[in-house]
Amino acid sequence: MKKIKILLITPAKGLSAGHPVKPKFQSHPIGLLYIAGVLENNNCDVNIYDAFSFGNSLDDIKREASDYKPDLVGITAMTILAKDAYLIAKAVKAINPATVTVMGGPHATALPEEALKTGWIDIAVIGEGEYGMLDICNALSEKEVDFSDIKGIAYKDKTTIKKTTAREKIAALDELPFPSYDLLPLMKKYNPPPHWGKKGRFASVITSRGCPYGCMFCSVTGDWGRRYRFRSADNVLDELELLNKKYDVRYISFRDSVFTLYKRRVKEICKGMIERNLKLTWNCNGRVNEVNEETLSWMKKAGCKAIQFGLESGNEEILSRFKKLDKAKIVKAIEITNKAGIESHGYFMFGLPGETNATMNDTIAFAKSLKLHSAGFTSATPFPGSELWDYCVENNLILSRDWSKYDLKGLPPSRHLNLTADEILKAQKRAFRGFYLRPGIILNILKNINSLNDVLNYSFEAAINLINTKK
Ligand code: B12
Ligand code: SF4
Repeated sequence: MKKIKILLITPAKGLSAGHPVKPKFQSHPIGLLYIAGVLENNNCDVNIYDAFSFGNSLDDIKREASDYKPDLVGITAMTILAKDAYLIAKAVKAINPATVTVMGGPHATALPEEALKTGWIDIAVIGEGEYGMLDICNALSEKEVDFSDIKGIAYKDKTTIKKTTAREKIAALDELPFPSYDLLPLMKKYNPPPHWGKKGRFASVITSRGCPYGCMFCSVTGDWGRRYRFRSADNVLDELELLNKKYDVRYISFRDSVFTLYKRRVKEICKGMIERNLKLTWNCNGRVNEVNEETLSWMKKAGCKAIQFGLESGNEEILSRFKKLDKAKIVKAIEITNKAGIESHGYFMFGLPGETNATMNDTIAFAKSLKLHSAGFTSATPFPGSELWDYCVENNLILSRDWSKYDLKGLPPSRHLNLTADEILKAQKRAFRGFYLRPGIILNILKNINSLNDVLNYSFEAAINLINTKK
């Protein structure tokens, strides 16, 4: 059997606009690292090029593809990176038209046909990619290549696009090998957000898949399913220990959509971190109705520094309709999180269906009333794969399919029935100004500054925010 050579790529943001951007902090390409782990265990030759984290240009990527000479190039993309992913596939095909190009991730999962219609992508993998990629590689190593039996993909069969039956979700996540961190030659250069302290020694970890909530604006349920599947505490702890011992990792970002969902497991993970003396500082995403005092106290003891909460709105009707939450639950969760000594960060969005200027003002007032360490205010964005996308398509509200505009900032790419884009943007600016230009918040930021580098980063952010809010 032929040994297949695979190059997995994350596109840099801004690549298609000719200005690749290097983010201020790095985020490990966990999805590709999992796929690589499975492929490596099955006799494949794998390489990862994380252009997203380091802002590499198209020329850098072309050079990598020319030197490595892969049989297959796999590209990951969330919607905002779709255009950049297509450009990479085009470049790969220009170097060698025989290279098979595969795209996966949230965008290809939602719109596989779009990817194939570009003419540069041969196969789109829908949903989880580990075993789909393995099946594709196995098919390529045969004399007669046939993709028709591979579940969960869309592919081109001469001139037609074929979509195969859905693949079952991976039930036993513990069976997956750990992400192939060894494939990141720059592992030590992955930096946590600046205010976390020293540079490097940081890793992103995911311990579960799926979310039972299915909020209208979110594509996670579409990508991963409603069933919450999770790794055992021991399996997670073994990975943390490996990161700690082998890579000297001290900072962890748990990327689970709702890390706190299964509280008994969270407690076991926290106890294990303490027993194994891992001395990690970490953050995670939570949901306000999925935290309690006991769990928070274990989290604090185990080194949890911050929890990010999706709060979305300060208007009861919007909260209940889109998030199945109420303000009292939010107030309580922030209070007990702060009491436990953990920072709470809240994210809000403007422009959900039914929103008015009055409901947006409710959100601003509510955000200010909460004792949050920081807050983010974005425009509701219809990501393909979410119910909000379906609603916007059905009601003819999509204004742009230029995916680079799906960044939750700037002009919303969809039309709102009650509000103008300008009203939504102005509300965001009022929110930023109202929330941040308060002495308590400024003090919090100053308390977190540890180095000259941080001061420069914060000054830069502050300048950008001021420029944005002055308009
Ligand atoms: C970590 C994360 C980030 C990281 C970076 C992501 C990265 N390097 O992978 C950071 C913090 C930078 C980030 C930023 C943003 N993110 Co984000 N992020 C996530 C998060 C929480 C986890 C991603 C992850 O690691 N998952 C675990 C791995 C195992 O899954 P995976 O990456 O999806 O990969 C699997 C499959 O998708 C598939 N697959 C993926 N790629 C490929 C490639 C091939 C070839 C194949 C075959 C298969 C395949 O196989 C993998 C293994 O099963 C997800 C939510 C979630 N739970 O997934 C949101 C998510 C991906 N982010 C989202 C968004 C919207 C954003 C932002 C636009 C906005 C924001 N503020 O969050 C920014 C944009 C950044 C930018 N400037 O360009 C949305 C994407 C929606 C969409 N349809 O595009 C998600 C789904 C969150 C949500 N609630 O809707 N994000
Ligand atoms: S927003 Fe959070 S809670 Fe809601 S579906 Fe997405 S991941 Fe689940």
